[in-house]
Amino acid sequence: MQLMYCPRTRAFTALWMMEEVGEPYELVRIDVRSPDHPTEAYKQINPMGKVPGLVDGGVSMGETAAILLYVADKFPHTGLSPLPTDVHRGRFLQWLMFSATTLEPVMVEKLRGLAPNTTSSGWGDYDRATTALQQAITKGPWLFGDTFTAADLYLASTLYYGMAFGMIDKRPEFVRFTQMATSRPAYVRANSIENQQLQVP
Ligand SMILES: N[C@@H](CCC(=O)N[C@@H](CS)C(=O)NCC(=O)O)C(=O)O
Repeated sequence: MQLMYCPRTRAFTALWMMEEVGEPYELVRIDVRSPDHPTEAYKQINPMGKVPGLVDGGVSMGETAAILLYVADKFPHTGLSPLPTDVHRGRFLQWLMFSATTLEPVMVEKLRGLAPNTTSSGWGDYDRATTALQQAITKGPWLFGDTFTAADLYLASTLYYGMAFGMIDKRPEFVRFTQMATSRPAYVRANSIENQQLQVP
């Protein structure tokens, strides 16, 4: 597997996932800040030309949620995605998609001071989205009790940078959840890889 990656971007979430999975992968640097980006060659991997991207043999794809699900399902022994026969599978998919479909749009609305329209916008609004998430993680420790999944990873990653950049309130539940997630050895390894990559020109 090759992870198309650039430091200080959303590709960090996929990097963290690769470290959770623990299977061999190659990190391929894509400089999204270069004037030549995105190249036509890169758009063959991710048609949006964004990072992250993933190449696995003849498969290539973009979108963090899709990459996380693909990798988790490819390595079921990791337990990072409940199996399709598992009673938690549906709820897992719902929360796995939540960062991309709901949290990110409400964070952008909040950051830009845009007026929400909770019924006509697919993402509802900030209060509705954050209340739903807060309730889901309150019992804990993870969404599905003691089992950490790719949905916890993606939500924790989004909450972490959302709180860091003032787009999400630092509610105690969000702080607890992200502190627990970022204490995981795979997160610590990913963070160290990211720091090394930042030294590479
Ligand atoms: N919906 C995408 C968003 C990815 C994204 O926006 N990546 C940014 C970096 S944080 C990017 O590649 N920007 C460069 C560009 O748009 O060309 C995902 O979740 O994977």
